[in-house]
Amino acid sequence: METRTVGGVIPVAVCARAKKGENEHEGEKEHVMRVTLGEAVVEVVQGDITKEAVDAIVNAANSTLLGGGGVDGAIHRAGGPAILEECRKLGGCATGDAKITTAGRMPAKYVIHTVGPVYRDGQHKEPELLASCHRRSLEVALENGVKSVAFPAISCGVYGYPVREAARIAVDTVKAFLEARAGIELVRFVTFGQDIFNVFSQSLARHK
Ligand code: AR6
Repeated sequence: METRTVGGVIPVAVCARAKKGENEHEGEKEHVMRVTLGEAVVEVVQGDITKEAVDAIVNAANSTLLGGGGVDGAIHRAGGPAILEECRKLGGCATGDAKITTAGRMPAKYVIHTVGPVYRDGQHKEPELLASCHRRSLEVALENGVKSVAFPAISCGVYGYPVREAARIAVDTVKAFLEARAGIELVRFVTFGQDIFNVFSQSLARHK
């Protein structure tokens, strides 16, 4: 493992991580930020969450649970129609809550569907609801024997949450959960793009 400055802002650990999928070739590297919190490892990586071989990936869904764009669209495309069939039986999901299905054709076993808040001005319970998404996803994970969970940057796309604030809430909520409850061994934030990777890495670095 080497240490170097990512984005010219803070030093983070950068490790080799074999990329899975079609473009796999030896020696390919991607950024990984890793911190041990209690008995669990928390990571930030850059990549496509649909390729993650963890027990459960979290979907940033909408309250219908019937699909959409962004990471939601990518998950339903990669997982296939079995996920939508299961979602139809769930009767939707409230903002801040989470529900589970299998993961269809993806390498993960489960998808935990959560609904992030649409960001308005920060004065409409957005922070509480975003924290609840992370907490409820981890509760549902534990109820289903899930030990490794990958989160996208919930609400940071179409729902417009300021990324720095969302990253702080995501990391702090996961940390508090891992301190309070045993059973989860790995939480991985899977970010799309260097900018969001840098912000989540900086947020996690506060807990090193
Ligand atoms: N892997 C990891 N991250 C991804 C991927 C991927 N394959 N694809 C996109 N992202 P968004 P939201 C990132 O808009 O803001 C949907 O239509 C993306 O770059 O997917 O919670 C739902 O149905 C961004 O950083 O979710 C809802 O209607 C982050 O995932 C609505 O969008 C979240 O962006 C939810 O909006």
